[in-house]
Amino acid sequence: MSRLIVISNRVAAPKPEGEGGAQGGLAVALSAALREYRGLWFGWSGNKADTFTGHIDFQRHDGVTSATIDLEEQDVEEYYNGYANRTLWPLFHYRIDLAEYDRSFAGGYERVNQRFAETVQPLIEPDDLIWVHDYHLIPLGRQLRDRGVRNRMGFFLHIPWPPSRLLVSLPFHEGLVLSLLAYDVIGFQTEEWLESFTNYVERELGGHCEPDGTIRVGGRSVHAAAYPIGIDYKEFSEAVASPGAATAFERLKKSADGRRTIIGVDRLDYSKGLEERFLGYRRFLEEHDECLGKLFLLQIAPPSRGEVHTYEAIRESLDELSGRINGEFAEVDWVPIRYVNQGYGREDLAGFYRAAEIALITPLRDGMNLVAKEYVAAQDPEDPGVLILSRFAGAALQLKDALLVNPYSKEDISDAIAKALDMPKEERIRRWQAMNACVRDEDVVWWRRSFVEALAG
Ligand code: GDG
Repeated sequence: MSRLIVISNRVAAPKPEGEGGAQGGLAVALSAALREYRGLWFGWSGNKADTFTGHIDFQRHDGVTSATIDLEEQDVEEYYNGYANRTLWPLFHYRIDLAEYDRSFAGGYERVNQRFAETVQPLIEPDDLIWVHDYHLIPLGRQLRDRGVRNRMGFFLHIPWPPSRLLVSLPFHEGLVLSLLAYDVIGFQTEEWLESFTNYVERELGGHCEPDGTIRVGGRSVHAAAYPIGIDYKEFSEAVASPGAATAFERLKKSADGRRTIIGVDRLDYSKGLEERFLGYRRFLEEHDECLGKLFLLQIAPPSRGEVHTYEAIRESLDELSGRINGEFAEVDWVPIRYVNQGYGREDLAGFYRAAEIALITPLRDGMNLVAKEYVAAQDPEDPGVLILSRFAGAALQLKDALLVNPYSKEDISDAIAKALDMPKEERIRRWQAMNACVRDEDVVWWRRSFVEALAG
């Protein structure tokens, strides 16, 4: 069997229970997938060095070998905080209003991708399969090819691919997309993002996309397809059944004191639609005064990317909005929103999901959204909760039995909460069974196998 070399911006070993944090969907999914392979996971350590040396730090943790490098301050500023998180992230989430186009960001992005290429290249053996992840590293494949790497290489994009009319607002968009064609396989979360990509290839590059996923541009032919990522169902079910989850379940139930719980769990990110969610929930409170005091929204939102200004701004506006809604509706013995800016361990999360009668997951745009799948996996089959899910999350294409909402519409969110609260048990069970079958069968193992099979060719 070939070795697998996974390359992503950050390498994250699974955190021990109790050390919660916004680990991110990518880390959660990949550490599980990598355990089965001989091979390694290469990326940035998260640390800064005065000067880039190319020194690789090897570690073995929980069955996964990781190889990490440190980056310079300027690299982190331009490549990570800059091009990745202030240019590509907003643009790919349809927020051209927030996307910043700055040549120093683009230069830093190229430079760090080259640093990745020159450092990882000596570790690559002829039969290795190379699997590059996410928007931080789009040009890496091209740079490895330029250095003579002939291995099979695949790229998976965890976030949406934007419509062509938005993507063309990016300076040098063509070069970025052409560099993707250095890979042999390009994977997207959903057919929708794939469709936007093929549309760009045909409109802007004059390429041709065949129904079997073959994309031809100039003399180059690559395979592009949708591979929806799943959760590690087995691992998560064990977390749900753990004593830690039982304690967390009891803790939440006890503090709920007979009130119904609506839960949201998201990295603090503008793409997750938290403000719109709070406003939708506020509308519900306004329209249903019979429910005041009888339910609450538990929003867990660990901060992320704190060095980027827009993230500071969203944090401030959520502090303000949750405070305002609480001030407006709270009673001496009840607050409508429990807004928590900290992360929890996975077992805690599993217990909280199970204790919540409703999950309110309303991103404005999301590549997939693993929280929605985790919520489903955590439910009691005899008495499951209701998932309210944004139609703009990739997961909505699979979880069709959720209550799908338009996250921009306060009325839609409010109506869905009302419907979820009144939903008869038989309907809850029927919807949950259909969703759970999908979450269980199309899990992270299925995702990884489908992708690696295509990559192996
Ligand atoms: C990107 C794409 C795509 C969250 N808070 C805590 C915690 N988490 C975990 C969740 C879940 C993961 O982080 C978040 O995954 P999502 O998929 O919801 O979102 P992103 O971080 O934006 O991930 C996304 C994903 O990549 C995978 O391809 O689905 O569309 O944006 O697993 O449980 N985990 C712990 N404590 C927390 O407080 N332990």
